[in-house]
Amino acid sequence: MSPALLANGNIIDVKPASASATGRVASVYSEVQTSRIEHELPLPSVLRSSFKIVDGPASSAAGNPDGIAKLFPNLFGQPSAILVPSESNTLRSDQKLKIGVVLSGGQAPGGHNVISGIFDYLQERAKGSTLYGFKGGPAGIMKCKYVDLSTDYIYPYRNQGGFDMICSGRDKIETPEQFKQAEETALKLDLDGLVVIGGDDSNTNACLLAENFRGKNLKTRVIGCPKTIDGDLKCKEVPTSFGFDTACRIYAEMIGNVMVDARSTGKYYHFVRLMGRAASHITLECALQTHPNITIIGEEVAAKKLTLKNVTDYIVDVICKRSGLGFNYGVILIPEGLIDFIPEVQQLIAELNEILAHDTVDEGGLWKKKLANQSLQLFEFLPQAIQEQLMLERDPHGNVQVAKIETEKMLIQMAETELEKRKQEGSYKGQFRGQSHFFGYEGRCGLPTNFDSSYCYALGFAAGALLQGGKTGLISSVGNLAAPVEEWTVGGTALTSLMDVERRHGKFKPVIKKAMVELEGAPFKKFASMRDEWALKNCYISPGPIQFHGPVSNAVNHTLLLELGVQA
Ligand code: FBP
Repeated sequence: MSPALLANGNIIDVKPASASATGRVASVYSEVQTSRIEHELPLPSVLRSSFKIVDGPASSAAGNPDGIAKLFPNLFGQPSAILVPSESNTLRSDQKLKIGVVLSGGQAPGGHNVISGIFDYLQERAKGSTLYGFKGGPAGIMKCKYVDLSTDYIYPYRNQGGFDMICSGRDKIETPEQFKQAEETALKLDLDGLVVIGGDDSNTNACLLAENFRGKNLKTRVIGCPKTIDGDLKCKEVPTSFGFDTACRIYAEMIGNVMVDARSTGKYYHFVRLMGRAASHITLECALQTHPNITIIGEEVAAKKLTLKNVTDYIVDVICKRSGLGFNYGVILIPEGLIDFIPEVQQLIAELNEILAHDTVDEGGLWKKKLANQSLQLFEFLPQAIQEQLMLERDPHGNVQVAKIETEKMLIQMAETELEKRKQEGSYKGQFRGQSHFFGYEGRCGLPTNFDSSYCYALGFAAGALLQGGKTGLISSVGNLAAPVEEWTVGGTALTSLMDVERRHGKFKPVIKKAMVELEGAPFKKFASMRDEWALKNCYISPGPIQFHGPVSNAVNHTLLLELGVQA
């Protein structure tokens, strides 16, 4: 077994001195897992030698700059930063830092590598530093529950999926008491810095913490890291969130498999709902990788103000045309967040959110009187299972838990009813059998692709460098991702520059503006130019499992390449 990972041109010894006392035991790993621990991670060249941190111009906000300036008086307007090679290192290497790290929100492949990256950076550039891993997400910060991360502790998690090294959670640090608890932890551990690895909500939280610490003159600085399989935390400086690449590849493999199943049996329509709470990036990427017969993109549904009936009719029209060609089978991709994109359902959800935030929902159904007429009609029209799923408790950030709403089953039911009607009218003579699938949790903890492994490791190094450079309120940013890793750029982007103001839990709150699928963007345009052909001809592609070696092992997803203008 190789004893080392290459970084900064030096050998970093990642092997434990003794067997790991943590949850994972590398000695029982499969051959693939073991080979992944050995996988040597390349680093951007700027991280391999001396560098300095250079500030960019002053920043603004993604929306409502006046509101964001008021909410972040200490951070608003601060510049982004970039690492550039320099003759000598301008950061003090004799400084022993105390850094905390937390995983926040849903799992995404590569999280362990961000932690390994921070750890290795400190080992290499600030010897004698300490890295604390807060356990179970932000609650670990508030309760001061942590583990001292060591070479031994981290070893079995290198290049492995999951978040189980320190686990995650969806708690939010938002009340004055919770901020106080976070402050107490920062003071107790004498923290120089904290890295929050999370999605849009968690990075909003990171920014609030940074603002609060700075406002209180605490030395603890806070750096965010862009994590989410959903792919909706991105901007020019942060081209993608980690985990998206791996999750899409896992789903695309499974979609490719059900495509072959559909073609083989000739009798099933596989309705596949794909994770992605709000944006439809995962669905779009999987469509580009596999060429399904029908793909619904939530953002398009919203832009065209389609109703549930319109979406059903679109699906049924394709099913009827395909039946006329002799194909009574097919594959349909549906984004998890679809329901939230349909304007009439959006209105219903907004009304339900207000009711759930302020009223008690009585069993007799009197609460329904608070719904507007149109929303009440829609609610009564939905299958009971969907009604119940819409009423489920919101997540701690006030979001409907769309992962629990079985839109694929609802669409099968609606398609069946419409096809039956068309059969009666004589316009459809085929057979329809729907199979429902939800590909969600399966994709969140897989072994990270080579891309996610390297990207996360670089994000971790960047976070370490920014903290050592005294930066706060930035999100670790690694760019030029279409180029070989050596040419990637490394820096940090002002978190306030990603912020807007939104209504949550009935109140106006700062949030990082989600990056939705852009209908004028290259990925959607490419899909739109091909979908009619995919609908009627069977152009299915089976990408197969993730490759760690060989010609396609370093391939980057279509969305990223198209957005970077590299792929046509
Ligand atoms: P993050 O935004 O925290 O990365 O989570 C994304 C996600 O995986 C969504 O795709 C999904 O809707 C949600 O988490 C599921 O949440 P939970 O893990 O709480 O069931």
